[in-house]
Amino acid sequence: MPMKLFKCDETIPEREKHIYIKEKGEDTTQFLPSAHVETIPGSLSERGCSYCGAKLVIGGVLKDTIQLIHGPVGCAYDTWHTKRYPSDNGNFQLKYVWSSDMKEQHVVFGGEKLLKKAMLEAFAEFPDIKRMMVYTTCSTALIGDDIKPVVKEVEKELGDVDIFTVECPGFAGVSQSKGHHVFNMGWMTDKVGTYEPEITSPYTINVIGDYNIQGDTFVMEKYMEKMGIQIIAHFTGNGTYDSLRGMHRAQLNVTNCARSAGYIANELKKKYGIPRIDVDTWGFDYAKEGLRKIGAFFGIEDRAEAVIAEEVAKYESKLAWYKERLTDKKVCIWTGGPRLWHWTKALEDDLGMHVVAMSSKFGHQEDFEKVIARGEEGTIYIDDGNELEFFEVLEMVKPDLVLTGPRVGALVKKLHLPYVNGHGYHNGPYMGFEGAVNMARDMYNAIYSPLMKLAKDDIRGEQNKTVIPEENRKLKESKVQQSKSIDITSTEAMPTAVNYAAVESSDLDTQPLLIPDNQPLPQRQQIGGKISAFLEQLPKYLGSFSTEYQMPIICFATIITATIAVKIILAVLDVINEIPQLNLVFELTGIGYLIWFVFRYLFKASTRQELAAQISFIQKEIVEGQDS
Ligand code: CFM
Repeated sequence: MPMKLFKCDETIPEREKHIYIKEKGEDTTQFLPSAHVETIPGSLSERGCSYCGAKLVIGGVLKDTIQLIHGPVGCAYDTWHTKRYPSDNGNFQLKYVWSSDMKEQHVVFGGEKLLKKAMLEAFAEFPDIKRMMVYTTCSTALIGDDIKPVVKEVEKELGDVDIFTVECPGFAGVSQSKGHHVFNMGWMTDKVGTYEPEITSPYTINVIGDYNIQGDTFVMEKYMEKMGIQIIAHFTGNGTYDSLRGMHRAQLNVTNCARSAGYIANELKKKYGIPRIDVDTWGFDYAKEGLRKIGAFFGIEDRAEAVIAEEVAKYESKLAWYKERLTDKKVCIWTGGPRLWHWTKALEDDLGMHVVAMSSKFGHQEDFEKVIARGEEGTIYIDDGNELEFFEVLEMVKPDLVLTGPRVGALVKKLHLPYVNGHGYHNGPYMGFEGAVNMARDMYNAIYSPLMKLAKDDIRGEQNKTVIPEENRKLKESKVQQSKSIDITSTEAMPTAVNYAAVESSDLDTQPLLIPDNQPLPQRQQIGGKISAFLEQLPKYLGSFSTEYQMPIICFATIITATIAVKIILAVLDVINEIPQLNLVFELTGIGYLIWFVFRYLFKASTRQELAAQISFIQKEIVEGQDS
């Protein structure tokens, strides 16, 4: 039976339907794990919400659009600049997010007025930006705020703005996948066809389902430019609002992430008859295949071949260097869904690795069909995996590397397993030929990092937690072993690779705290060392002395200053007393002031009250001043 119930799932046996192990001779017509269904209560799901699928994955990527989230501020904050999609205009989309900042009283009395105010404020703050997306969230959807009329009002009032409404609250579907769907369909019905792009090439395409993770889009754009192909719209990596309104003018839709954006490609075909081809843009062989498909569509195969030849010449030997070191390494891929089928065969064919377990957060059954068809026998496929299953599967497959997000990555690192960010990447782009090399480099760096070995050693001593000679010995031993296992110098050093062997042999030697010298030093050197250490520490000692004795120092200084001041005043008075007639002038001044004071403050009841108020104010100032 290929379906597997993990030990950790004994109390939720329904999980068996979601975990599949591919066996010899089976195909996906016989078994498929259950996918794209509600998470079973009790399972610690890693999924995101529907709103997040619309905002964080698709809409938030646009580089010229105000993203206004109608809801409590957390919905905006948690989907803001946690994904690494740069742009060529200074990363406007990563810097800002807007929220209507719903509070309890708006939940009770409605938040539409608040939304309008927030929209007007946002446009006023950024007068050059004329495009906006407004999203509903769980709280504003539950109270029934009707945001479309508010959007119409603002558009009418301001005249020159265009706003897209995304009504996809978090609870709308079983995962973020619902958000992709709502965004795609909404954009198609509301915005596609409302803008006419300028056509500059006889070959035009839309690139669909690529979000410029760490520059992926820039790689794709470079290839298309070399082939003389105009990208009308990039849905949505480095994209602009208006370019996406002109998607109906492309001759071909090139779809990369079919899961998040296959919907709009299908709709464009239905409504405008634009054909769709699907490509895998990660991996060497897939990149070649993708470019050939696009070239063949337009009859410009020679241009595709020219780009392939140029890129292969540049990157093939680098990939080969990593392949030698990554062959037979076991990998787990735990991401959203599509990257499972994009990557499994690419890692196996390009680098000789084995993908031994995969988990998809929100993939549909068609994603599992693709990945199981492409995956190896014996591989474990999990739908909507939970944290305990991750622990159990790691025990089962003992991988050399896990490709996953930072959240699960933190868990993986605590188990001292190498991890590479499979969502936002470590040092991308990962797309295309250069991307394949970058990805291989990051995997190599993770697997061969000496940190992993050091992390396994507990360097605390038995009696105290400082480094003791026994630990030093262990460290030195492990250092020698690492030097043996990573012989990076035997081959041409990769220009982009972090040379860990070099770091390890030079830096560790110069770290006195890690490797102290236990041999006694000659006495003169010891004394010299102590003096120089004292001088080095002197500024620090002085700093800590003044911090520790701050109050007594202040008191002492105050007493000295006050004594000196009294002495000076007395001396001045002595001198003044000796000047004839000056006494009389002072006495007359005093009497004059007394008369003025009595008339100003004591004569009438109202001025007496004023005086009392002033006195109590001064008292309060003094008391509160002492409190703070
Ligand atoms: Fe498509 Fe994506 Fe992915 Fe995705 Fe995502 Fe993503 Fe992903 Mo993270 S659009 S489905 S919703 S390829 S954010 S850029 S990496 S889970 S597998």
